Amino acid sequence: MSQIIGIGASPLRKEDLRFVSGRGHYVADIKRPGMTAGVFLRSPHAHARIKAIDSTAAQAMPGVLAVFTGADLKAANVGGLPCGWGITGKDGKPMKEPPHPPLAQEKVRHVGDAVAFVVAESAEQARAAAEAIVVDFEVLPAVSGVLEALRPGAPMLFDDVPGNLCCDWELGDAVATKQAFAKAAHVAHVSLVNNRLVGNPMEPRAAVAEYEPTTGQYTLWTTSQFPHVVRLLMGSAVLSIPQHKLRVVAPDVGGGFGVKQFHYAEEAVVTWAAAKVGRPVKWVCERSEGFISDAHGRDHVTEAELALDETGKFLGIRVKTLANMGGYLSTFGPNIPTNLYAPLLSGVYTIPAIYCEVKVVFTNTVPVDAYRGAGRPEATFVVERLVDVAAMEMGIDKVEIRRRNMIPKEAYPYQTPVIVQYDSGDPAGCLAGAIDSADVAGFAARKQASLAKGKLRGMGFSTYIEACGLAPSRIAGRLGARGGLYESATVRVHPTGHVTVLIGTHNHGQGHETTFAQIVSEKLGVPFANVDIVFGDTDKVQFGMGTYGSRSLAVGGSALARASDKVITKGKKIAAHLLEADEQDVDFSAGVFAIAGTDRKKTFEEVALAAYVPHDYPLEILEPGLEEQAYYDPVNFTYPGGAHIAEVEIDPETGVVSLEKYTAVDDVGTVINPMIVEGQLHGGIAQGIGQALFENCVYDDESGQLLSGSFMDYCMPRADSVPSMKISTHSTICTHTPLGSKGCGEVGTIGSPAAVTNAVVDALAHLGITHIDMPASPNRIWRLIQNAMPGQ
Ligand code: MCN
Repeated sequence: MSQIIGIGASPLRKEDLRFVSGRGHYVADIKRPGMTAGVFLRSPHAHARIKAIDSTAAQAMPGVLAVFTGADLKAANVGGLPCGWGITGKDGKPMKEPPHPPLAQEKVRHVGDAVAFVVAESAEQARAAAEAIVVDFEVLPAVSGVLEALRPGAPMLFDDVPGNLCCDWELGDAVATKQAFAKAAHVAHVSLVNNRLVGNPMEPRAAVAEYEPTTGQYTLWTTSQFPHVVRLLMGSAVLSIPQHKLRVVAPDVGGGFGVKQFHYAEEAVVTWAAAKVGRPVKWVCERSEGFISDAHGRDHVTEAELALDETGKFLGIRVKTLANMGGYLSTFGPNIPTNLYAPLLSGVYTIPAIYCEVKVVFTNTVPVDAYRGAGRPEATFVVERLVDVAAMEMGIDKVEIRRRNMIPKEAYPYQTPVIVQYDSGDPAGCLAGAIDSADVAGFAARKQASLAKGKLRGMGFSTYIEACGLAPSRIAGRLGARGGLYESATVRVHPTGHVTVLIGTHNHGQGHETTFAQIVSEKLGVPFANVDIVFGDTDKVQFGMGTYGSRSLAVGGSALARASDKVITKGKKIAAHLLEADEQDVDFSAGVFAIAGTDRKKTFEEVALAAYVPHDYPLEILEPGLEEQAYYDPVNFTYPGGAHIAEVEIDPETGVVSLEKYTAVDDVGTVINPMIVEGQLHGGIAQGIGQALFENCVYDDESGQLLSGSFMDYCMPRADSVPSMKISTHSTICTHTPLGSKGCGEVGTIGSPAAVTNAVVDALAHLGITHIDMPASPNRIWRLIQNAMPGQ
């Protein structure tokens, strides 16, 4: 591959060679001299006071080196885990942020809360010792649902958080929305639950830490999507380790889906313990342990209304959401159901008035934070369910009602009533493409064919928009968040013209080693094979905010494009010197610096060599070397959008859903690598199908036990649950990113839950059914059918 492979090409992924040949290097693969193993003892209770912990027997067991509890961490002044990005309530006051000790002190607040950490020579010895620790718990009443947690008299998780209310938050114009509803000809209403999900990346979380006493240097290898932020939060807030003495490395990471974008207690405890024990410590999460200690996603209870005039034009939307935060605030937790949710309630529609209230609530469950899509699938689900209900109730065709209210292509940039301004988009174009590709015209015949087999067939539409590329500091500030999220890139050109990129994003499945190399190959005109991408190591990469919120291309890629431009600018200076010309006369294209209108030129490689072997440089204007760095703080989010159409067939005898067809047309701006974008969409849609039809995190109301804590009870979508999909793009160019790209990493999870649920409801609509909560399991569907047709 000694050629330029630039933007728009689909080379095979560079990183796959090491993965398919078994040479990926994950945290669990790390071996350090003298390494020990750590195991956490976790609470079996959802809510309990810790009266005493007796670890005498455990400490005396074979191979055991230490047993640590919350009291030890407290005595050592270890701090609590910070919630990295806070929110501000209606009253202008900051949210309640109660302490979150890495090992529980005094109380446990969810099943799985870590109580003690055992370090031993082997994991088996540590596990046996953990079982020998005697914890005297005084079990307290627990509460797992948001409605119950807000009721007067509900068990209180924190003494200084009355009513378990972390924050009462709002966005939009309450008065204008009330007025809009007052003049409505029709109001559509939905009560819905956005089901709690567990991320379940293929590689469970893990951490290895070591400490070098002679230099005071700590190293933590962790399964993280943002190693620099872990260094910042853990080093400054939890363990008080100076940043230059803490190296955080996130090597190959086997999927994250949001779950690995938080600073977790285990990272801090393992790092602290390594110094205490004086030997490296490794902890690898078990799958069942992950179910009760990885942050969960979603979990909203929502009442929503859409006001329409007599022609079906939208006048206003009003939403009340209760968002479950679990037992503590995770790093981004309260931001997800607020700042990432409410600003998307305009969808792709012109809705003059919007008002959203969110109560952010503590319960005795695992902390909730971002999971692929994070707030945006929840918003899309609310809007797209409301639109379908309104269409059904008003007798308007579901496509027609969408078309009537869509923001026209010419109306961009479009300012919504909820802060965000969409820069570009063509929702009607995406919908038209999807209708064509899904053969909507042939649906009636397919429905008849299904009926002839005794099956019910339904088709569901979802048109969506996403705000991604987190996060412009200007907008984050207006939303009351603590800060925005820029990104950085260094382009290091070696004397031979080979290029190493150091970037602050983290590749854990998204193909950055390929797509970022394509960007450099295109910009600098260097062979694709000559570009390597380095990430995930705080000692190598300057700084970075990591990967989540589909930000890597829109923010990291923009920093990379800018750093590449700086390299070209410097290269022109060098070429001008070498060619004895004026810098302004030097053009750069496809790897060649040339003087316009002449045959005088220098290749990129010649300029790179000259940068490091300078000859007679005018040093006052030209430093040797060819390495440039750029930081990029986006001016706006990017707004991918699209239209998804799902077609289901339901067996009324059993309630089993078969997803027959899935069509997606998405607008992700300039596409760097079509194959990777398709793969991202594929994976995202599969996860959305999982939420819509299969996955559900169920807690026992009384005991707060997680009832779906293993793959026996938590139903993941499998290959045979997902049809062959028709995926294509219909791009409008982002007006503010240097490459014109928008994110694509989450769009699949955003469009699909509503499309699939709307299809299920469509199949059941003749029975008077207007809504079903996710997951639309056979049991739920069967019950709805039975209730609609008693005795059948
Ligand atoms: N891309 C492109 N053209 C575009 C947009 C993106 O070629 N117009 C490419 C990018 O260059 C990158 C990939 O598509 O290689 C995804 O880019 P982007 O949308 O910037 O998303 P991120 O790289 O920031 O990835 C984050 C996103 C999120 S938030 C979750 S969650 C998620 C996801 O990506 N988790 C994943 N995709 C995942 N894929 C895998 N395999 N594993 C995960 O854990």
